[in-house]
This record gives sequence, structure tokens and C-alpha cells, in this order.
Amino acid sequence: GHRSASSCSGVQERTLIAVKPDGVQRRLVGQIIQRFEQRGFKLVGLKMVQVSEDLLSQHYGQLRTKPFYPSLLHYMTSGPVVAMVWEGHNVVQTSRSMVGHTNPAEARAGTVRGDFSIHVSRNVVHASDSQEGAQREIQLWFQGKELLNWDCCDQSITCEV
Ligand code: IDP
Repeated sequence: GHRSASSCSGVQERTLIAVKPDGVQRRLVGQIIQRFEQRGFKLVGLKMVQVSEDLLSQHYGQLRTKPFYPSLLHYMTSGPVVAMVWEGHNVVQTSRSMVGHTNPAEARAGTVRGDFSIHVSRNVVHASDSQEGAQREIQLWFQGKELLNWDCCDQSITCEV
């Protein structure tokens, strides 16, 4: 029918969002999920994980020469992380603007980091920074069977394409 002819019911762009250990400790998981739900994105994967140094060294490989890299690994392994995959039109770019600047001091109010954090070393949340990066990170963090293809009842209302 009409619905299946539309890409609304196919797999759209996806991104990795992760609530970092400080966000979990501060009980911000619900508020962060709420922002992505209310914006109109579709949750297709969700799990709480104790992240390994091996995964992090792949995830943050391009930062390994930075002076803050050892403390970044310590921070990210200090407690559970809630990892999510969100799907929808332009989700990578829109998520980055919802999350805000890497440095909370420069993050605007209304963004996750601008509302909930003060220092770059404890910035509450991760969001993939490009479509290629998102694909790489999703494969790193999730197995294929952990991602669900499902039709959200409002998806042909919230997006024309
Ligand atoms: P992003 O998370 O906004 O994509 P990246 O530059 O990829 O930013 O940095 C990854 C993460 O490394 C940041 O989110 C933050 O947790 C940490 N980080 C970046 N710069 C610094 C710094 O100068 N000091 C401490 N931690 C940093």
C-alpha cells in the first residue's frame, strides 16, 4: 500500500547516542531519552553496558595521541553507559545540535550539554559526528540482532519522505 511505497517505513539514517557514566550517575537517562522521543526520532536499539577499554580504544581511536586520552578512558569506564541507536530523517546532524558543543562552556542552553554540564571532561553524552562515523560506531557498539526494524505509528506524520 501507500505506506510501504514510502521510505517512511524503510530504514532511515541512524546515529549512536550514549549517556556517559556521569549522565547515568546523575539519573539523566530518562530526560535524555525523552528529548529524542519528543523530537520525533525512533529508538531502534538500547542497552546498558560496562564499556571495555578495547571498545573505547576503537571508538576514540583518533584521539589516542591527545593528552586527555588516558583520563577519557578512565572516565568512560568508571561506570555503566546507556547506549542507544536512534533513527530518522537527518538524525546525525540534528542529534549533534540537540547535544550541543563538545565543551559545555560553549554549549547553548537548550542543548543536553548546555543544560546539564559544565566541563569538557564530564559532558554527559556522546553523539556520532557524521553518517560514516555513526555507521562505524553502531557496528562497534551493537550486534545486528540488537537493532530492531519496526514501524512507528507516527512516522508517516512526522516526515514526508
Ligand atoms: P564529541 O564528543 O563532541 O564528538 P570529541 O572531540 O570527539 O568531541 O571528543 C570526544 C570526547 O573526549 C568529548 O566528548 C569529551 O568527553 C572528551 N574530551 C574532548 N576534549 C577534551 C579535553 O580537552 N579534556 C578532557 N576531555 C576532552
